[in-house]
Amino acid sequence: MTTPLVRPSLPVTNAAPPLAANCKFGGGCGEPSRLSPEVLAKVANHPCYSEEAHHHFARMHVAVAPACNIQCHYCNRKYDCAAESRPGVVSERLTPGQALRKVLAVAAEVPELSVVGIAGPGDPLANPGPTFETMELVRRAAPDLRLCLSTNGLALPEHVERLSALGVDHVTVTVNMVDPEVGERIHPWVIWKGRKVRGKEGARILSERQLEGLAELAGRGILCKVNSVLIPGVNDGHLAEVGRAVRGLGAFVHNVMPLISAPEHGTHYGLTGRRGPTEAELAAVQRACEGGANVMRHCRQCRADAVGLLGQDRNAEFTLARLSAAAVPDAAGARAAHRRGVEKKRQLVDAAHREALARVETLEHLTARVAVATKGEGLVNQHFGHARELLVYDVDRRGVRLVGHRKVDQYCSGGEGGDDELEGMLAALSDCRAVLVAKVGRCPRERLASAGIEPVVEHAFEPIEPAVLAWFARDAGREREATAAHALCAGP
Ligand code: CLF
Ligand code: SF4
Repeated sequence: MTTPLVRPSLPVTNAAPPLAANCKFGGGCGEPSRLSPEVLAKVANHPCYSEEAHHHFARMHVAVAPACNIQCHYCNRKYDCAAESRPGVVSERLTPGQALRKVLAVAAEVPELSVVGIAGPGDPLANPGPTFETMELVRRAAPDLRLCLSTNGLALPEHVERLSALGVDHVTVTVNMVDPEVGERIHPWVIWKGRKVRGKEGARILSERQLEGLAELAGRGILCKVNSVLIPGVNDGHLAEVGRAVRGLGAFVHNVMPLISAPEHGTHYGLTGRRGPTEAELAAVQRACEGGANVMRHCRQCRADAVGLLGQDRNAEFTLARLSAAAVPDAAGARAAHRRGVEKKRQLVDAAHREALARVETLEHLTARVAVATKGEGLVNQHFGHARELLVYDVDRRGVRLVGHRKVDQYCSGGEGGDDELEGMLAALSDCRAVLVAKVGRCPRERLASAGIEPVVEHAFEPIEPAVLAWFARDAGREREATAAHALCAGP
């Protein structure tokens, strides 16, 4: 796979933004956006470039690009397993015509769809024929869908002009290093001018082409994301330098993703025991990369054939066997209605968010970490027992910031709760003070409370950020009351 990822010196403006244009990338800061209206328009409905948008908009990948022109030690494209969920893995490869049928079938069922991406299972630009044919077909049939591409960057410079002409305004480049000495430990070879170039020389060529490609994208106003795979012991101490370099070339967002590595994947790293980072290691490197480009924390490391909201994968509903032989008519009207509905909700949430922030502005020196169960729309709307992932946020007087997501096994199935699943959820929540949910059963409620995690249902179906801020204000009030009561009991 080519990890889908950021880009150029984005114009920054101090002009007053419209109401719904608050900082959508970081989410929860309540600050007016510093982005220009042109950039805001590009990120507003893209689930990967805007953290807020990922609650409302879906992406789909079409797997039309089987070949690759480099080797990464974390990739094995021969291994093709539907039970897998990691980039580069697909269930079926498509021709451009099949890809168009699939896009239209998904678009008819999923009005949240806003982006069609090509992210593998090889490198899209090592397969320029099917990649460009697919994008041209989709552009003609459904012009409101944004086109997105993720590449290792080796063939990027010679394709920038064509991407620009096609109106592709989001390109991800996977940049794991800017130092060939680090690079040769990640990429053992590249195919360059028809020959295999190994070691440091191959990594040098790759790095030069990646940086050249980023600069050219920036020059054409194409929004770029950079993905970096965090490989402990190889590039963990180097990614902050990568972040500075790509920001210098205009990258909009830097997505530091954990290495996924296990012997059964058959990759070099998997077979040689190279482990992925712990959550704490990933968080430390993401912090070190702040100050470069925006740091993405909501990536779900999608398969190259993923369909749906991030965190969902509805690909199994749209396999070739399930598609009708004829292309279905495009459902642009339903998508436009969805976008209008989201804009209205954003205006209401912005107002609620500002009010909630005003209620916590005096709470200096307080901070808390909380989890939220959501199934989309930016709401606290998931039953605790049905959650398969939890979003984790830090909150203080400045606002609510996403820390990341945690996968959990669904606790409740067929009305029965599983002990092992509940233990797993408690472990996933061990650093959280509260979990905001739509509903929670009596047994898990008691277990959460005895583990010191408050189950909160008072904000069911409310928008996430105002709900977290309201809980934070209430919690601070309770602490104040407890402190006052303690002082009274202690007496003079
Ligand atoms: Fe796909 Fe990538 Fe485009 Fe998004 S994914 S090509 S930018 S539409 Fe998104 Fe998936 Fe993370 Fe990629 S969550 S792996 S960052
Ligand atoms: Fe695999 Fe090629 Fe993507 Fe590397 S660039 S992860 S080798 S498909």
